[in-house]
Amino acid sequence: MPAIPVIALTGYLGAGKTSLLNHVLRAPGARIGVVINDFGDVNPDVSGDFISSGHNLISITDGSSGWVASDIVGDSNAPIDAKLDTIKDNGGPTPTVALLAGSPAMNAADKALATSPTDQRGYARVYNRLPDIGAFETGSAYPADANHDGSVDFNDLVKLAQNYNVSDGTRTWEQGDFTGDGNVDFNDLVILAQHYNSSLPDGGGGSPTPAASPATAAAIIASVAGTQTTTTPTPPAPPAKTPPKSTTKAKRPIPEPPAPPVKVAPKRPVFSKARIR
Ligand SMILES: [Ca+2]
Ligand SMILES: [Ca+2]
Ligand SMILES: [Ca+2]
Repeated sequence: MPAIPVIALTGYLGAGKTSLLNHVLRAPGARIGVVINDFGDVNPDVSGDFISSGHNLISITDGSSGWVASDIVGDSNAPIDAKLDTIKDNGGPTPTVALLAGSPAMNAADKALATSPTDQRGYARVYNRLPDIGAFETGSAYPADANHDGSVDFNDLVKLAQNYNVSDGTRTWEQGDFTGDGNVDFNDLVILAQHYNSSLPDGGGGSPTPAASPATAAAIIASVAGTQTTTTPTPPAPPAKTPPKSTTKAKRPIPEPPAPPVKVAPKRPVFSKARIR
């Protein structure tokens, strides 16, 4: 009996097996037999009807329905590659899966639904204006850590003070916009004050430090914004004449702000009463 040539056509769902097979079967004069032995889930990612709130990423939606415009969806012919790294230590208390360069999950989540201030690692939930889909916020840092060095201290306060009350919608995290709205204002200052003199427990390998006490936070806010409320923040106060007594890094005054007009003079001298540790 003569040998019969056999070609095994294999691959994961969505690899293009069906397209190739259809092409072969339609070839003029084709005289071949096909033995099919598929196994595995028919609809591997989702199945059934869904009520979607949007901002989901699903590689293959075969066998499902209900997706909306903000969902990122593919099918078996054109699956979505989420571009995920392997699970590993990316900082924070637990292993996480980072997004690789070009991942469609970046900045694709709904900011209104990002109710947690941090991602799974303890880094800020919103970085680069919008949150990412998943438990890992790409490029993010410990809340109010403007210079990404793992702790919040005088250097971060200086970054914020230099941009305080600049509401042009283009400010970055590194310039003190910790809320992701493009502006540096009282809301960003509050975040910094709440985290002043603290760091992520395993962020830099050192001992964890406590966050600022309420008195310290209040002193920082008063130093930069006076005693105004969130509705009427004042520009930054002029540079302090003397640095805080207990802060080893506070050896230079806060630089002059970008010069918004001073409507109300701060009632308290800059840093003269701040007890920054
Ligand atoms: Ca983001
Ligand atoms: Ca820092
Ligand atoms: Ca902001």
